[in-house]
Amino acid sequence: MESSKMHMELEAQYGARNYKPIPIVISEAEGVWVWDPEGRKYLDCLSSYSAINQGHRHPKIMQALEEQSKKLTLTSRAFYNNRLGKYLKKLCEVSGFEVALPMNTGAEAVETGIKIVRRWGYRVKGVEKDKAEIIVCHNNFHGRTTTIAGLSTDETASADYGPFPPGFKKIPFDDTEALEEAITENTVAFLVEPIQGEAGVIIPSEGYLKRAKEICEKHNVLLMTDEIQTGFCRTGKMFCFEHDGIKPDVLLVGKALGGGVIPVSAAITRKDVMDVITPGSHGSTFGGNPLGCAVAEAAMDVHIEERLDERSAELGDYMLKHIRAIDSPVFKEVRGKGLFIAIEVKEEYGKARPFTERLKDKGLLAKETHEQTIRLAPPLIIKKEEVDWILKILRETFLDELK
Ligand code: IF1
Repeated sequence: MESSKMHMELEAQYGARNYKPIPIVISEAEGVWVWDPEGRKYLDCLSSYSAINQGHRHPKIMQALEEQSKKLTLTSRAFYNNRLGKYLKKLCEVSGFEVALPMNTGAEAVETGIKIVRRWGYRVKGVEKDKAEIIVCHNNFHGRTTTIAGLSTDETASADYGPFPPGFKKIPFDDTEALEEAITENTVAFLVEPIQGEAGVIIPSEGYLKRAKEICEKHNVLLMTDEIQTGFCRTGKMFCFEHDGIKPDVLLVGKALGGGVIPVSAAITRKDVMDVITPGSHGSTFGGNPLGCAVAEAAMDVHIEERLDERSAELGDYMLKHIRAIDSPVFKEVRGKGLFIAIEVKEEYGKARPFTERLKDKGLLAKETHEQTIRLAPPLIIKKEEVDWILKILRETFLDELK
C-alpha cells in the first residue's frame, strides 16, 4: 500500500540529497490542484517554477501528447521529421523572431545562447579569439551546468564546482551605468532575466530593459534575455520584454513551452546572428524531437486561445492588490508582475520556510526562495474564486493566526 511516508523514505535512501522538498508527496494532479497518496488536496502555487502555466495535464496538451505518441516520438536530427518545421514556424511567429534552435532544458538553451553570442562575437563583431566577454547580473539564475554555475553569485549553487570558465563579468541587476562601464571591445552580449525569479521576483525599475537595449545597441553588444521562467504569459505579457516595448537580440525560452509534460527549450534570434551556427557545430539528441514539438505547439496554442497573458495580468493585479491589503506585520514587501508574485518575510518573524510548511498544512503549496521570500506563481488558468481561496489562506496564516 503506497503512502507518502514510504515515498519520502525511498527517496531518502536511494536519492542524492540535492533538494530539501517541502514534506508532501504529489501523486495526482489536474489543473491547479494536486493530490497526495492519502487523498489530501492542495493548490499548486509554484507551477513547477513556472513550467506549468497551462495547469497540470491540460486536456489539449495531453491530447497532443497521446496522438503524437501513437505515430512518432524521436528521430534525432540525423533525419528530418514532420513536426519540427511547423513547430519552429509557430515558435518564431509567437515570439516575433526569425529563427530558433530547439533544445530541451533551460540550461541547454542558455548554453546554446552562450555559444551563439560568442561565435557571433568572433565571426561577425571581430572580437579577438577566446577573448569574448558576456556580462551577467548578481543574483542571477540561469541553470545548473558548470559553466552556468560559474555565473552564479550564490555560493550554494557554485561552491566547489570550479574551476569555472573565464569570459564572464558580473554587475548589479537594474544598474545600466554598471552595464555601460562593464562593456569593453570584447563584450559580445549582456545576459539578463527581465525579472529575476530565483532571486525572489526582483522587478527592475521602469524601463530598465529598454535602457539596457539602447546601451547594447550603442556598443554593438547583443542583448540576450533569459525568459525561461518569465516567458509564456507569466508576467502578464506573452514575453516579459514586451513590458518595455523592446525586443532582445536573442531570446531564451523553456519550462512552460513544454506544457508541463516534456522538456522543450530554445534559443531564438535573427538570421544574421543564428547563421554563425553551422552544420555539426551544435546539437542535441532530443532537441526538436517530434513528441516535444507536438506538445509545445499545443502548449503555445493554449496560451493564445485561453489568453493566458490577459488572465495573468488581470488576476495577477487582483491577487497582488489583495495580498497587500492583508497588511500583515510579517510582510516586509509584496511584489509581483502578472501572476509572478513574491512575499518577503521580515526577519523578526523568522525565515520563510516555516510559513511555507504552514501553508502546505492548509493545502496551499508555495516554495521559499533563499531565506526570506515566498514565491507565489499559480498556473495561469487559475480561476478568480481559486485566487480568493489563496487569499483566504494567506490572510489566516499571516494575520488571523498571529493574534
Ligand atoms: C532547480 C531555481 C527557479 C530558470 C531561469 C534557466 C533555468 C531556470 C530563469 C534553467 C530554472 C528552475 C531550476 C530548478 C528550480 C528552478 C529555479 F530555483 F533553481 F532557480 F525557477 F528559480 N533560467 N529554474 O529559472 O532551466 O535547466 O532547469 O530547465 O535547478 O532547482 P532548467
